[in-house]
Amino acid sequence: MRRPYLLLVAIATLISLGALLIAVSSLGQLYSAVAAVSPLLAQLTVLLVVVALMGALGVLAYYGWLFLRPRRKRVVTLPETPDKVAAVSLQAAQQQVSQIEDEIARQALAARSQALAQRLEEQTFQIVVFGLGSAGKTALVNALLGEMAAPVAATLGTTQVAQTYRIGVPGLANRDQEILITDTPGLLEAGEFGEERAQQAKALATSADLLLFVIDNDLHRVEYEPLAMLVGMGKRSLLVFNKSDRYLPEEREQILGRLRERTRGLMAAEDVVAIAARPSPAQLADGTMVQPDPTIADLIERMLTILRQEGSDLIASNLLLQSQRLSADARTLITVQRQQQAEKIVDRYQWIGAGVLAATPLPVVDMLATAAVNAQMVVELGRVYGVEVSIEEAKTLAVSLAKTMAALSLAKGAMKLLAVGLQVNLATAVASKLVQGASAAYLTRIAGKSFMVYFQANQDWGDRGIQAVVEQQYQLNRRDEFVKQFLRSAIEKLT
Ligand SMILES: Nc1nc2c(ncn2[C@@H]2O[C@H](COP(=O)(O)OP(=O)(O)OP(=O)(O)O)[C@@H](O)[C@H]2O)c(=O)[nH]1
Ligand SMILES: [Mg+2]
Repeated sequence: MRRPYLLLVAIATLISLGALLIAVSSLGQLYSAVAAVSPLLAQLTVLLVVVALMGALGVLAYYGWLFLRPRRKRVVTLPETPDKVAAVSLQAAQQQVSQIEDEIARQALAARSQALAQRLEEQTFQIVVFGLGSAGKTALVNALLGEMAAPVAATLGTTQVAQTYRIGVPGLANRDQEILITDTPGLLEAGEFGEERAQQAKALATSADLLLFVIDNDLHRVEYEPLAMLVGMGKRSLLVFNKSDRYLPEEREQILGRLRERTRGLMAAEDVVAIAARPSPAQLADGTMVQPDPTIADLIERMLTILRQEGSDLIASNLLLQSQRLSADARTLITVQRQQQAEKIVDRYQWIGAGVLAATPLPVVDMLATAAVNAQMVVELGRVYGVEVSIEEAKTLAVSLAKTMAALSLAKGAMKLLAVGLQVNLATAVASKLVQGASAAYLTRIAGKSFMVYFQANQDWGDRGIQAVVEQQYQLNRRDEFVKQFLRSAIEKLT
């Protein structure tokens, strides 16, 4: 029990003991008074009073317990099953997508979120076949379709765009499971991950519930890296050693052993499987050529085991990953959008600042800094970043920024900078209304940019404080071309 409670209990005990003593003595008096009339009545009266007292005490004790009992910690209810977690995360992503103002960007992300919602709803399992060019991805997809569904004509050769096939696998997880198998364009040996086509393949690989990573020999470095990357980000993968018909049985086992060795720590040994998706044609004794059947039974068995054991979890965790990515993409767009809106506000206020200054009689250089930071601008910037800043808070923020700018002698620095830009000397510059106005505008800009950094970092000036932020913005805005351009607008607006 905590200390304040202990004290409370001690005081309560003392008071109750006192009250009990008083009650007993007055009860005694009451008894003798009534007993003078009738002893039976006296006994009854005392009994009644005692019962009433006990009842009152009981009620008191009950409320005391309600008040003093140890509070149970409030349990935050997390959605329990993986697909509920995915659903919640998808909802959050959708919420973010709806905040994007750019029509085209929003629609693109909305389409992605719709596709995810549909997968969540339908629970279709997506398998993506991935690997270097000519590893036999298309041959494998055809073989799988041939074995698992209706036969499909094998069209081999370079796959240009990804192709997705839909098949139903009967009797999985107490119902028919729909599976999507996607054939991807191959990664180029030389191009590694950089190519546009490879990017498309990589995006598809990322969206897979299960990845079939097809190779036709030992694992090359250009294959190992993407495989390690995809497995590293949690992608459930099988390493499929295709064209194993080109090797003698013992060679095949050797290669398989090497592959398992190479991928130890990355994936389980049974997730490395040898197949022949489209074995080389064989010549019969009479000279005719026949196309042997694919050898992919081991792979199908492994795939079905994974589907059965991990299928729904894989779908859920993949959807979770996808919606987190969607969120991240939406956030990036929102950041850009906010930046543009904030930029407009700063642009507007910098000339307001200059105008206000032009209306006041000759300011001292230090006053410039104070005049430049407009609290209303802070309020508006805050709003862009979803923060409601009161005008009072904004004033406090503005004052501390103005002080920092004064401490850094930014007003003087700005005037010098602009004087150089205008090719006049500092004395002329200080006296010139144009330079004063331009300096005010310039400092407003630095202030606004600093506040953008502050709001972007969730109202935090960062480890190195407000001064470092202001200094950095000053450095960023003093490039020659920028100053020239700025002066041009200043002359246009202020004269
Ligand atoms: N010997 C043998 N050859 C195979 C096997 N599987 C595929 N091939 C051959 O490998 C070549 C390439 O096969 P594809 O299926 O087109 O390869 P891919 O990975 O889809 O190639 P891209 O679409 O260009 O990336 C073809 O000539 C196939 O006949 C196999 O199991 N054994
Ligand atoms: Mg292909």
